[in-house]
Amino acid sequence: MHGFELVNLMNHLMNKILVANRGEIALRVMRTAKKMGIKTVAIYSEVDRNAPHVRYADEAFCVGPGPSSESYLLGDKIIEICLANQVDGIHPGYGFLSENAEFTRKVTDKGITFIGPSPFSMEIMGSKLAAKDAVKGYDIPMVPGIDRAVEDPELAKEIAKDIGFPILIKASAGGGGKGMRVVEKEEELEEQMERAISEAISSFGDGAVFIEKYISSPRHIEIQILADRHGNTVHLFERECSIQRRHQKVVEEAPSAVLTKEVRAAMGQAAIKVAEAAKYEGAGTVEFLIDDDLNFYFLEMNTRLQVEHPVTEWITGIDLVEQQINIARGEVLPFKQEDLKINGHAMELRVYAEDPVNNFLPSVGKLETYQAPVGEGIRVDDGFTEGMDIPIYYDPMIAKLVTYGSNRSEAIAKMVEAIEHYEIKGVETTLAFGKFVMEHEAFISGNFNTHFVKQYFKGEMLSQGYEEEAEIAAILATKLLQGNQAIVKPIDQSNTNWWSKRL
Ligand code: MV4
Repeated sequence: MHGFELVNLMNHLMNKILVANRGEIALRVMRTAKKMGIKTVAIYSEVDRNAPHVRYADEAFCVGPGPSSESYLLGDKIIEICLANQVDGIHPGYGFLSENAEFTRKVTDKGITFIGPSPFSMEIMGSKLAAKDAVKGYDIPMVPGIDRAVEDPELAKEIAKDIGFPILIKASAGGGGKGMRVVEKEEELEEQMERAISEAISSFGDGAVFIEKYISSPRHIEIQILADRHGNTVHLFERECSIQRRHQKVVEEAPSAVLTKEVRAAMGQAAIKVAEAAKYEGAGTVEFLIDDDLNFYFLEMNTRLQVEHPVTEWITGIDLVEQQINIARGEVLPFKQEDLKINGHAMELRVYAEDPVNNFLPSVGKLETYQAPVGEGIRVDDGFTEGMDIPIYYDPMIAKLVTYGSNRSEAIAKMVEAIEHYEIKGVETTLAFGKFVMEHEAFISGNFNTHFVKQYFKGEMLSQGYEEEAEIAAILATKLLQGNQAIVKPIDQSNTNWWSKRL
């Protein structure tokens, strides 16, 4: 401990917290605050007037009309509410202002505690190139590539030939796959680079792009870390988030089905070093890709509490929001790395108001029926109740369905059971898609990567009658196989496994 500055010896006052968010995460943060005896303040937009997070809070203030830019993103207005109502700290949740360094700076300047990292850490990790630069010299494995922006296509070609095709062009300010371009051969590079740059400018106002070796079938593994103000940093193991669709995660779990003890420990140590390189404080997540041989590569760090944090909470028994608040208060982490252990297995399904039969089209409307499952091994984090409209203005996530078991197959079985007991009418949801994943042979065996959804899933697989058709087709195929091996051609890979489990 190095507590020479007075500020470090004095714990910040934290009697009242404003949650600058909505929906399930606002509720989830307030629950822990209440548990800790801290008063809660909600903000809301006009369309969220009757939302559960507003009712749950001790006080609530309307910040404007539906669109985020006129409500949840109005940082100055939110700070004014804090100053006028003796708010000690702001919890930003995820999305909205949670990774906005300028907002964080303003909050701190007004003497309000921001429950999250410093603007300094946020700015470093908000730029992939700055992040690469910061971790240089810390012995963190990174994808082969360059660590500065390229503009000249001829130079880019030289670099790409050095690295070897296929390569990936990435936007430094990028997120969610925007500004990312795979390039298979030299002739395509110039055009793809121009596209990546213009997409980066229009999406982020920053045209800086760089080049990496393309890892063609990676798994997405991220490490949760916690760091206090006194130089203590620990990791809370990994979450695997490879089941995603167009960069939107749908299923997450902890631990990963494939990591060995050794790789887990090495990734944990690398994540801690990344956090230390950024002088990180609070809860954060370090993202890695792993390849078929379990080589891991640092990608980026997310400087917020993540949507999928409950799976980590369940396997470690640690309330991450409680830790965030205590760290922001200036407390010392109450555990050391060797105190932390993985206990069992947790699975999360994001229940979106989207129609998986129709290309995951948003399906907003009224929740005519809404009954979440309850029971041992089931946690539902939601922000809606029966009869509510799902607003068009925000992310269409209705709930996170989280299940737990003493091992992975128990967690999967519990998820299937919970999905079957979830009743939602009035909007289409990703529940049936979740069941498809849980029952898929590749998912069950752990033999999957980030291409799972496009490799195995077609919307028709969930429409009525398809299961019967598939079964008949499977029986026919078996008969053909028995009768004449030669007639049977290999079936399209996207269907094979799905059929075979029904044989
Ligand atoms: C990659 C990659 C392959 N090779 N980098 C996608 C979003 C951003 N966080 C990083 N991403 C990727 N970076 C190299 N060098 C593949 C992806 C990627 C991906 C990563 C994690 C989860 C899902 C993904 C889906 C497509 C591409």
